[in-house]
Amino acid sequence: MRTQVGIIGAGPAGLFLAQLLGQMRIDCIVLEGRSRSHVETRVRAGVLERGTIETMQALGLDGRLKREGIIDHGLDIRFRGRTIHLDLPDLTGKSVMIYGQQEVVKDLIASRIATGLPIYFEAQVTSLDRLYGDRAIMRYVCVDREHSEELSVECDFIAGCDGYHGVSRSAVPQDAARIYDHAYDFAWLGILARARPMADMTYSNSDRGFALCSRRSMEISRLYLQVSLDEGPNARSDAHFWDELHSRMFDEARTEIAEGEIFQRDVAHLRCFVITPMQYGRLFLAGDAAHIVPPTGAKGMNLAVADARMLASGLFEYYWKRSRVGLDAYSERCLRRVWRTMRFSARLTELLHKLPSHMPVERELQLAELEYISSSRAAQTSIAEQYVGLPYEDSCDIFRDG
Ligand code: RFL
Ligand code: PHB
Repeated sequence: MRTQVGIIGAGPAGLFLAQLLGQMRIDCIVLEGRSRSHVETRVRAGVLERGTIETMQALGLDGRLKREGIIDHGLDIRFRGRTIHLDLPDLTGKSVMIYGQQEVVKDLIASRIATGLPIYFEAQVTSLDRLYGDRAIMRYVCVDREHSEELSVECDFIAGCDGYHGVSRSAVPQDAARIYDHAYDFAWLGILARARPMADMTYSNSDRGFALCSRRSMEISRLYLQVSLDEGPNARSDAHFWDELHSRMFDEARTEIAEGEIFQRDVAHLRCFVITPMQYGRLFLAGDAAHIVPPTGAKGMNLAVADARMLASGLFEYYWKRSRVGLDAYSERCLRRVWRTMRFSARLTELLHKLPSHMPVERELQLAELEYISSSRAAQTSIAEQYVGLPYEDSCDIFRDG
């Protein structure tokens, strides 16, 4: 097989890129290692920032989003039993939307399949070759066949959109990249429950640790507790989960948080990770393959979309304007947003969690910072404008010219 752009991975980065390239009449093939049902049901992100919503609109993929997504105008931060309410439209003129990542993925896959453009599931990329040759090669196997031989695709460029555990990053030699990596010494236990959610997204900093109340619909709550690194998803009983959540949310009277059947549990470890540059020869890394931000602030998927837009913009210039400028600047341009977003997510993580390494003085400083935020519109605006999303730096004619 032969294509212009080989895309590894059908997560948000790979699927948005494929959709954008389709609009620009640039050929691409998507290879996804897992089954379609697996990628469509994986529970991950839930908050779409303004730019992600606009990207879906521009691609004509916002039909279900408009019907089923929840517009979120507010963000609450609790501490010492008080609530700081950030009114997003008042502070920024914008809002965000709640719509599960798996719903975004379903919409993108359905559209790709409806257009008849190539996307292969259970096609696991095993290695990349000739990244500095005149054509790059993606080698893959079909995982549903017992003794399948290795197949290959010849590409002008490869987009490594295969997440943190993918293969593309390891194709970059160690001496060609710099890696920044910090793992936090706590985790998030996330659950889905059939329970009426709180009215606003609510983050809480309590003496017992961090908690977060989010939602997926008017009937489904998405709830998180900070837990120790060694806690498994099923370690605590449902009753213990609810007790802890009420307590960390300062809802001891149990009047605010509705309980319900818990039907999904997962544990996520938090890290800050960046590989720079995000390109090596004909390979371009996008999304979690290139960077991981801690989930506080809900930025990972949104960053993946920003990378996809930047890469599509560079490829558009390459194929339709005969310019390599956008491709050559891809890493530098993406990393500006990545580091600013990392800073926001890391600061919010440090502000809201109880760190095992905290000295008493650090805890007091954390509370003093929250007191300051509660009394300063400037500080609230700063958080709100980062939460709704930074403006994009890619070429804004990307949709019209394609
Ligand atoms: P993905 O989604 O991991 O997709 C990568 C795809 O590549 C496939 N793959 C391969 N395919 C072929 N051959 C191989 N060798 C392959 N190796 C891997 C995988 O099967 C997979 O389908 O990466 P992508 O596209 O970069 O998207 C990143 C986002 O998924 C991630 O950043 C977010 O989920 C992070 N995140 C959040 N982001 C937000 O923007 N808003 C949120 O509210 C939010 N909440 C979260 C989150 C992540 C969380 N966890 C699980 C850490 C909440 C949590 C708890
Ligand atoms: C979610 O709804 O899953 C969510 C919300 C806010 C975050 C992280 C995750 O900061």
